[in-house]
This record gives sequence, structure tokens and C-alpha cells, in this order.
Amino acid sequence: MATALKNLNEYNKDRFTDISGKTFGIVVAEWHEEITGVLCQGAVDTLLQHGAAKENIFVNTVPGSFELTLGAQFLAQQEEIDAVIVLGVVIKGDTKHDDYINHAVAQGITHVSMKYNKPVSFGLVTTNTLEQALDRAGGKHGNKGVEAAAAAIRMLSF
Ligand code: DLZ
Repeated sequence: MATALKNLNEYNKDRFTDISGKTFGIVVAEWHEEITGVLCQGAVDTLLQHGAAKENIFVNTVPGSFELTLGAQFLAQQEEIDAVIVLGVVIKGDTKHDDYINHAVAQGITHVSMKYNKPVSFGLVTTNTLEQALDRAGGKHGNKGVEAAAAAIRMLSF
């Protein structure tokens, strides 16, 4: 498995486009902001490391993850934006709110991506506990903001 992945990465290496002239919109939910802030930092750092210019990265916040879809649409509809990165954390509670929000965001941003023919990457951390969310925001399971940014870059190279 590790070898196969390594080969895949070798193959993809040449297919990463130059993103120095690309413009990115990031939309971040304010719920669990101590975690979404880490996701956002990971996404921004990844874009910068791959050559994006700081002035070409636009970060916007929305109240909660449910609002991420409209936030993504506000960004995607702007001609100068090349890709959108969506970041939020939804933690399971006593009710089914998490299910509704997660499905709405997944479907909503897919729709936005198709409508504007632009990458819109899904950086929504959906967990049962706060600890699991922290594990995915710079913890033992990495940083999903980094992964979402990498997915956007990869799709711009398609
Ligand atoms: C209401 C709500 C709840 C219960 N939980 C979360 C959550 O875990 N993560 C999140 O990003 N947002 C949550 N929200 C807020 C909703 O996403 C939304 O902002 C409100 O329902 C207002 O539309």
C-alpha cells in the first residue's frame, strides 16, 4: 500500500500546476473556532508552501457549518477565484443536527463546484467527539485543512 501510494505521488508530482498566479477563497465556520482556526492555518500554510501568493488567498468566515455552502457560492461566483476551500467542524450531539448539516454541506458544495466548474474542497471535520476533531486539526490524524488545500491544488492541476 505504502509503495503504491509513493508511486502515485511520484506520478502526480509533475502534474501539480504552478499556483503562483492562482487565487483561492477559503470559507471557515466560526463554530468550534479554536479548531477551525487550526484548519484554516493549515490550509493557508499549504497554499503558501506550494507557491500561492499571500495576497491571492482570501479568508472569509460564516457563523456555522450550515452557512458554508452559501459562503462557498459567494466566493466561487467571483471570476477571479480559481478554487474554494471549505472548512468547518461538526461534532455529534444529542440530536441529529450533525447529520443534516453534514449532508447539506456535502451536497451544497458539490452543487457549487459543478455550477461554477471550479474545485471546492471539502474540509469539514465530522466527528463523534471533540477529541476526535482535535486529532484531525494538527493532532495524531494530521490536519484536514492541509488535506483540503492539497486537494484544491491537485484539482487545479487536472
Ligand atoms: C446549531 C449548530 C450545532 C448544534 N452544532 C454545530 C456544529 O457542531 N458545528 C457547526 O459548524 N455549526 C453548528 N451549528 C450551527 C449551524 O451550522 C448553523 O450555523 C445554525 O443552525 C444557523 O443556521
